[in-house]
Amino acid sequence: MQVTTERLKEAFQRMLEIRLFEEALGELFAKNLLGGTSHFCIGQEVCAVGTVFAVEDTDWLVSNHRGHGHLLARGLDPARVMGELLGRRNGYCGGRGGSQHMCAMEHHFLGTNGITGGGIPIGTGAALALKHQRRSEIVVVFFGDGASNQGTFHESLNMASLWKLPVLYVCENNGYGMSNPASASMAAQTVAARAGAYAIPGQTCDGMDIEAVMGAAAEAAAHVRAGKGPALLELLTYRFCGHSRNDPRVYRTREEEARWQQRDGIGLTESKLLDRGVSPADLASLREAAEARIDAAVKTAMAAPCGDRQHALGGVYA
Ligand SMILES: Cc1ncc(C[n+]2csc(CCOP(=O)(O)OP(=O)(O)O)c2C)c(N)n1
Ligand SMILES: [Mg+2]
Repeated sequence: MQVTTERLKEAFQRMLEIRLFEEALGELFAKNLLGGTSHFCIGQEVCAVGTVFAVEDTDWLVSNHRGHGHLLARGLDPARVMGELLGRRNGYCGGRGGSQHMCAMEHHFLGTNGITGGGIPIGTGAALALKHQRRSEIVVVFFGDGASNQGTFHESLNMASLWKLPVLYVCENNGYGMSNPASASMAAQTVAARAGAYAIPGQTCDGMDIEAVMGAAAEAAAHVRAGKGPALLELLTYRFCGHSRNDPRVYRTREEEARWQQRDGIGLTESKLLDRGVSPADLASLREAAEARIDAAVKTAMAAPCGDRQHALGGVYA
């Protein structure tokens, strides 16, 4: 698939915004301005942006615990995503959900999810609903390599294939489930190979190459949209940070991290843009625009009011 230079520039800026957003979030944690933990997707931005840019804005997204990139790739307002993380009323769920329980139906975003593999049946069920309603949208479900060891993955793929549901399964294979290397937990060589057991086409793709991801995702989405049933895309990537905050990363070497960082998808996209004749000044202005957007988002979120007790109980139905 030929990605236009304009589209590549948009993708570059969006990926930068995701990285800057999470770096800003890290600073807020360091200043003790929010509690709990968070799972950063720094290093994996290509997966979110490449996939989401390859499908329609009306297609439905289902995310996992590492979802900030998916939310921002879809075009949600970073001030409202940050507000949600900070428990502010301007957040997409009024500050009640936080990082792992954030949804935005108006953006066709069916939620982040803290349960490993929990989003896979949710997305499969949404696809069943779309099929019943004879609608043209598809569902994209993001999950990790670790989640592909869960029963939810296998049961969902089996059913989705049997019923030819309009769902694209996107596995961000970052090589680890917490501290557990994929090689120690997966009997199959690749997650894509597992799709074959359910008669679903599976493809493995370089998750650091934005053009490769956009191309593969567009092809897989076209298969799904044509009514041929589900498809699975495995994106090989790496999380540059620990699994969550306070992870000393004793289960992997600094050399391994450095090797992957040399193939940082944002840097590779910058090189592609330079090769296409985009000037360093143009790239600098994209970077400045991203910085300004995230700075403003953090300020807006910090200034937004928190919910009170009555607000916290809103939306409780049982
Ligand atoms: C059902 C369930 N089991 C275990 C956990 C603890 N847990 C949180 S994230 C995670 C690893 C997920 O690995 P992967 O799917 O590869 O995603 P990644 O964190 O690498 O993005 C685990 C085991 C959980 N949240 N839910
Ligand atoms: Mg993983």
